[in-house]
Amino acid sequence: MRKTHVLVYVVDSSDRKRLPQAKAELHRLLRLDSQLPVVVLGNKQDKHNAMSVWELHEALSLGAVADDRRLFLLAAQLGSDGLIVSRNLQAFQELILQLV
Ligand SMILES: Nc1nc2c(ncn2[C@@H]2O[C@H](COP(=O)(O)OP(=O)(O)OP(=O)(O)O)[C@@H](O)[C@H]2O)c(=O)[nH]1
Ligand SMILES: [Mg+2]
Repeated sequence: MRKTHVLVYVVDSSDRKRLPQAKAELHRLLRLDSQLPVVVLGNKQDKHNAMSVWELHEALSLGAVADDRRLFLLAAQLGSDGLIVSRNLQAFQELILQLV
């Protein structure tokens, strides 16, 4: 991850069974670089069993991430056309650009 500017980590919010695995992998990646900004996308929010942003925060232990790391947790879902549905897709793009 030497030339990485930002980590965008996409989680399936509806796959509760594998959340512990997703959490372990995220924290493994975070240990590789203490400065790397991270954007966690809780995808598949349209599914009836999807975890909320708060549940994801808990399940991924984001409270344990160091205070000085730039960390964002956003809800996301794909539209039927395969594009990310966001009330403010432009704001997301600007966030990513500000982090790099
Ligand atoms: N409903 C919904 N489907 C999505 C969303 N984002 C991606 N998908 C669909 O999810 C599928 C891929 O999901 P994955 O979790 O990678 O695949 P999977 O079939 O669950 O397989 P494994 O997780 O590897 O066991 C594709 O068909 C995508 O179109 C979303 O926000 N909402
Ligand atoms: Mg899956």
